[in-house]
Amino acid sequence: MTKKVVFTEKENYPKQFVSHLVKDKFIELESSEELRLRIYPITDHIIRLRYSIEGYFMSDFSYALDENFKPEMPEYSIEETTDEFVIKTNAVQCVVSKENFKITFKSANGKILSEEEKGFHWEKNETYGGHIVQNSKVLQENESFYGLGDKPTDLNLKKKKFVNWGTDEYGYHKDTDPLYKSIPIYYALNNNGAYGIFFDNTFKSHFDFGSERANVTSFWAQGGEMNYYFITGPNLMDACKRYTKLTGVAEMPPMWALGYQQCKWSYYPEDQVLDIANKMRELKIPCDAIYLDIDYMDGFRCFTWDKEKFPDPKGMVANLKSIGFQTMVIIDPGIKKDKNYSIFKEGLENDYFCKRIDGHYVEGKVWPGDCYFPDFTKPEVREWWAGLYKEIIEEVGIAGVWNDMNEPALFEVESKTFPLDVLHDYDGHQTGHRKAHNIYGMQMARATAEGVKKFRNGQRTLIITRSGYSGMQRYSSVWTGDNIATFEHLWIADVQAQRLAISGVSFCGSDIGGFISQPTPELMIRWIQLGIFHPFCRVHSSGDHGDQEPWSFGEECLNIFRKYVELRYQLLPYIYTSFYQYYNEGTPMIRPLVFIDQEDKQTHNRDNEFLCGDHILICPIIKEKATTSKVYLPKGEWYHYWTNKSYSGAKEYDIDTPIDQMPIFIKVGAIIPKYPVQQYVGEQNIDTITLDVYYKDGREVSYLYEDDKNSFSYEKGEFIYAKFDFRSNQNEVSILQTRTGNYNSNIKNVKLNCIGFPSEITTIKVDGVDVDKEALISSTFTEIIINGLS
Ligand code: MIG
Repeated sequence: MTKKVVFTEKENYPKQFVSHLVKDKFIELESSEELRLRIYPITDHIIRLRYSIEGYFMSDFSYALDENFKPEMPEYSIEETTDEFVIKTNAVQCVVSKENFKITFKSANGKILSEEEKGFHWEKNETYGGHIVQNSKVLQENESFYGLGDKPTDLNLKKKKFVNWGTDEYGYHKDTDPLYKSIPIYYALNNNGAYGIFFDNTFKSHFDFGSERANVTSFWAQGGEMNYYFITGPNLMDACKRYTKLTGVAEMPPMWALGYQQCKWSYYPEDQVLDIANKMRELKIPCDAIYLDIDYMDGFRCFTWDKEKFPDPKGMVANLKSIGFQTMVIIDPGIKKDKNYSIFKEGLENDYFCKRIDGHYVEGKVWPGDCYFPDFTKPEVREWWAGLYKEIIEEVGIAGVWNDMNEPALFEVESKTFPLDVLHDYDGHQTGHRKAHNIYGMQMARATAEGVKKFRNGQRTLIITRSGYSGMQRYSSVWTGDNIATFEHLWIADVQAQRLAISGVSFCGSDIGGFISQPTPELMIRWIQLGIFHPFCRVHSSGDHGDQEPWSFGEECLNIFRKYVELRYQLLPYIYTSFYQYYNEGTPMIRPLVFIDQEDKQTHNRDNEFLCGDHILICPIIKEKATTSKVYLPKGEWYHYWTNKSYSGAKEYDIDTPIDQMPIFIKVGAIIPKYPVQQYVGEQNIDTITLDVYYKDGREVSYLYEDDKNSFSYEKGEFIYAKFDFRSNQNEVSILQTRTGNYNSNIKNVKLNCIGFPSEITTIKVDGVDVDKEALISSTFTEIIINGLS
């Protein structure tokens, strides 16, 4: 007779406080039943909480945290009253009730940001041991919620619930959950401010924002510790930057990785790849990279070539390079079970493949047939995997790598992934798949990034991953997986990119045009109009439903497509600058309206428009046959990019949206740097950059970042970060420039393009000298005065 395992129905709660202890990094509170709570003041704005139910803590190891993040060990005070224990930094108070350990977080001035409902509680896990660790908080008045990575749903997560468990979801839809990525950070905004909660627990985790119970927000995980970071704002944007700094940012990408990219499953043989590339040049569609999907391999064996389709990979890559194309290849985690395949043999001999609890290998079907899977959570395995890239990078000249199927995805099993009894090294903290599942893909991308970088001879690379966990952004860019060619998915792409960006992963994009099924010309146009404002900009399709190259949809589509890709190339210095701001300050490259102006309630539920970088507002057209669209402009003044007409914000407008116009608005006072159109990054030796100067009655600051676009010398200070300070005083406009860094830029001149000025430009003075209106101005100017009085 088998007995059914029943989870205990009883929830357990902390008991009465008994004592406390102050250690180097934390304050530990003990309850009457062995429970311990460690409170770590990490910075003034970040407090970490960890609970141990039975008196001992698990080893303190996290894949999410950036090793470059140094806790500030801020000054803090401890106050004990009869009922409470209060830990105060300069920015936040953590109040613990002595009766039941319930926590209230308050701002420095004592306003409640978050208070607990049941607080920390747990259930025993009879099947696996350990506990289901849970936390529930009171849903505050007027509270809205944001974050959680790639969830394909409304930007505000209120009244919804979610699961984090990386899943291969071919053809997902609105509200499909979970998808490929697991990013357990959410932000809340209420009457008293904004904060973030980063629940750093890699087990299957759950979040509920008033769905099961209207007044309760809760999060829980199937194992591990209740371990989370409370991150105060007071703005959403600040909380987001702090989370991003905690879990890390991407390195600067090579500038070509911000160019347009063309992909399909699959381009082959070699001649077709070259034809596509040549046609881009012939039709003058700027493009920097072309992709090889799984069919380039010999029977889907990673790191091999199908000799018939690709007889001379090195020659092909060189040919592509000669016309300005970088070649990218896909690499999956499944290693074909084939005794004659050297990589399989090496993996076997060195014990690199994942095993199940009884010692058998985990075997799963993917493209190559039966496969074994490297345990990327083991340092030695990552090093081996990194080394495998030597030939394709160093010899063949591949520029970057695309990691797919790394949830890990398996065919033909209901769970779509490994059985839960698979063991993982977890960097020396041996564990099972329940804990390692969500970080498997990220560790694969990490090994890939380390390998590719090693063989690039000092040049930067581009890595893309489908799956990942918080912190993945340190190793890789991401795309949003197998979407569909529908207008609904265009909206999904829009919200996913915004959500990923605020979840630390700015370098993201969707399969432009849709992976599954074929877009109409109209959809293709609307999608590229949005796609050029996503940091990762690639057309990809499954290839089952017809072609998806820019010329596959007729002349009108081609021309509009070209126009937008050209705009992307003109804006590269702007986009590159916003990448630098992400790299340097953790600022998301694309920003939902509520992250720009949370005081304006209109922004709390808007998810269509977003800001790209500091100054460009994008309003994607996500409805079919829309000849006009409702656009909400946040407060301030804005210029319509296509007409230069000005609009006042904090207001909704009906904007005309003929097929060749997606509404784009530029913030007044902005100085937008533009390149001339190139067919690929580096095609021209650009010595002059245009500055579009948008008049404002007042002051505004803009930036321009430059470096050599390809090496790591920027890490040693070889860059220029220019700040342009725009001020106007009636007719007179001044632009002051201050430059930091030391890079000997190729850009010697700037050319001004003045927009929206109240009167004709009559005089321009550069560093005290009158110049002609059309004159090129030295890029190192310190002061430009336009229409000065004297
Ligand atoms: O089972 O490599 O999401 O972008 O083209 C499908 C083939 C495997 C899924 C990826 C998609 C890619 C495809 N891959």
